[in-house]
Amino acid sequence: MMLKPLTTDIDALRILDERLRWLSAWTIHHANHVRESQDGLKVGGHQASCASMTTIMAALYFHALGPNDRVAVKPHAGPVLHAIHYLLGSQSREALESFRALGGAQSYPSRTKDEIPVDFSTGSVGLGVAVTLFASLIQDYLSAHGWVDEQDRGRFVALIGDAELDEGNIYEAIIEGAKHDVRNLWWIVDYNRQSLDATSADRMFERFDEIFRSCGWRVVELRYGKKLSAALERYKPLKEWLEQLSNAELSALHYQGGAAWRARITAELGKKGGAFLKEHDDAALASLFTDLGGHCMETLVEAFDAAQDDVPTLFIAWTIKGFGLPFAGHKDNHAGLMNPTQLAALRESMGVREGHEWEPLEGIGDNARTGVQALLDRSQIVREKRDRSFRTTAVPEIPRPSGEEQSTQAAFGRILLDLSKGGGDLAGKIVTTSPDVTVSTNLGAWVNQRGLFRRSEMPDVFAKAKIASAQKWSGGNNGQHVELGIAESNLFLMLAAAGLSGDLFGTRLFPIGTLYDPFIARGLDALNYACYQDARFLLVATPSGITLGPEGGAHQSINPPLIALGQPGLRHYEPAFADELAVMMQEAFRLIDDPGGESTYLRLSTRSIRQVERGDQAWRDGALKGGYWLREPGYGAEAAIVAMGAVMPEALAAWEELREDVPGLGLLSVTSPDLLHRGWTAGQANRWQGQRSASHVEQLLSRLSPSAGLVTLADAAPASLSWLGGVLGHRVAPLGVEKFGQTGSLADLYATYRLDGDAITEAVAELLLPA
Ligand SMILES: Cc1ncc(C[n+]2csc(CCOP(=O)(O)OP(=O)(O)O)c2C)c(N)n1
Ligand SMILES: [Mg+2]
Repeated sequence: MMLKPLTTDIDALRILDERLRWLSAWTIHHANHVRESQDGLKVGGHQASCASMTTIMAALYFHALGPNDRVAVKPHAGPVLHAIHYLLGSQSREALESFRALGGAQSYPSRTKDEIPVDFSTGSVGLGVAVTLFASLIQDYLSAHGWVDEQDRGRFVALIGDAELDEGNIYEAIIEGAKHDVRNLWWIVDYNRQSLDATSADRMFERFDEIFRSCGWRVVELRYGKKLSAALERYKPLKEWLEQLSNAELSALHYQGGAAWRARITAELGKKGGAFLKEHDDAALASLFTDLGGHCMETLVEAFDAAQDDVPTLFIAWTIKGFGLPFAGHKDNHAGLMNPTQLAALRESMGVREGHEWEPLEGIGDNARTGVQALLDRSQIVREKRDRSFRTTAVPEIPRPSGEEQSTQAAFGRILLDLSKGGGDLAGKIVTTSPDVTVSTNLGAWVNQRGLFRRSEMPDVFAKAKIASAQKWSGGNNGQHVELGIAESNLFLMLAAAGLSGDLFGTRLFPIGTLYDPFIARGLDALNYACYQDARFLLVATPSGITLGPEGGAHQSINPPLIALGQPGLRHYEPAFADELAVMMQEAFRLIDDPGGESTYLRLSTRSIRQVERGDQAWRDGALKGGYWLREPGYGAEAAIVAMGAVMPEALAAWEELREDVPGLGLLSVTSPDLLHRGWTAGQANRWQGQRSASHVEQLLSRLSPSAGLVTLADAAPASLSWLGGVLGHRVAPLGVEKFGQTGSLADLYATYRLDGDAITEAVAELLLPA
């Protein structure tokens, strides 16, 4: 490939590299040693992980990045990103002075909490890497649908710690990426061969390259800088010797410095090293051997300039963890902090005057300043936070699908089909995706209508051959369903990327992902990651519970409602009836497009149940708030059945049977334990601030006698509902599922797990016995 001539001022970039190294180290030092500590806790920070990356980040941000490029920064290099924005004028000194303090610059780059534009939050290693791949896919999707113009397209960059390469989610992502021919990715590995605990295993050397290459990536290894490379060309035995050293030996030598290099070379190369050693004093030796690719500005700039096509590229940039700092190369340096004496020495070596530590261009001579300032002025990265894109699409009224008996899963498919047939803005902005369970979660009819998204046309071979099939799926540029392989982590990363489309690209999509409820746990951290950065989507989990009957076994789910109860940014709804589902989906779409909204998790079932007659529409409001009285209790009633989702027929039947014997018996339909709980705690917090308002759950339960008993019933962990007793002090008999794995008919399973009418009757009777 032709190299572009170097147009950048390499010296100015080197100065910026040093500024980043100083400012990131100083920001961390200030938080730990200068700022007053209120609690005596170590504040922490990662000076070594920052120093390892400053050359790479200087080359990237001040030379290579274009205005549309988006970057996920290795979490522990967060302070370098802040330093970059500080130099560009888009980060305040106050935020740096309160690094890791409330309201200050965050420890790890955060989309939602940092003042600077952060394209992707990072923290849980590996996920920030893979999400860039799905963001690139979403960019392709938006381009294909005419929502992103050619000149607005960008590249997606991930800055990766080498130990992140152990995260399996990275490989799941590149396999999926290869299937979709994903492009415009640069993943840059800070290959310092150290993790948190130790130096990394030598055996993986060159294996990572092979894995990426086989997924269609170009791999560019930047092992040596210009100077070291030239020296090794001249002294071949030295090169051979150097390359057989283990990661641990190399790190130790970098830590020990010039005299140690000399001693080792003398001992192991003898005469063959003599001429080389004569030419270099100890200081020169130490400096030469640290001239690795990731610390050599020219090498980096050339490599970035040479990779201007759209082939996904992995750069493996060799570095030293803690480069330029006193603990460079030490295996324990991950959380290492310089002491004040060491920091002062670094400050002096960088020409920074005491008391002037925060001055952005401190220590840069007049001659160099012009070049540095020019680079800062020319930097193409976005300096201010972009506005988020909300309230873009009108959400129409979603009618209840007709049918006296239906399951919530079937109703979900019908609602999407009707939306598709009806056309309109919302239907056009929906993008669906599923990890190989499109058919079994009932998305098939939608896909028949809207097609698969493919970068190039893909005919439906079976349809062409006139082979009968309910699924008529062809693929093309305007398809609206993205097929994924069975890797649930990818589903959530896809939802994260699609759910940020409004923020990243200015066009809000309405992403819907489907999977089986138990397999949420497979991608839980990725789901948490999506919610953490406020991606907006609708997650539909079906089938769920033990209600899937004979399928049973490891497909049963118990605890997802508890997961949802503890997951910020995700609202759980669990409908029993199709009309509830319709209002919940309408609400979920509204929440995706609302600045104060969130994502929604719908827990659905394949159990077909008789729908209820509604006298009025009053239930709608309650269903959206988390619950409503499906059968009103008498005022001051002594008992109520509280049920959620697919087991509602058992609750209704028991209510019918018991209502004569238990005067005023009520039946509370819970549609969201999550919302009821949130309302409860929020109401309490409001009261502490002097505002009197009873939460929805308190209003519902206050209809009962204070001494009333509740029988709670869910096809889920009983703790999903049993906490309701704590709201007003009611006694509770919790029914639910605590073990899974049994196959059987629904009746057998409900009897075995005590979710049936007998169990409810016995529980009510026990609660009514005099204490
Ligand atoms: C999923 C996850 N597991 C564990 C951690 C804790 N952790 C933070 S950094 C780190 C090691 C990082 O090493 P590397 O990626 O090589 O980064 P660098 O050497 O550049 O600091 C670990 C284990 C984490 N942040 N996320
Ligand atoms: Mg490392």
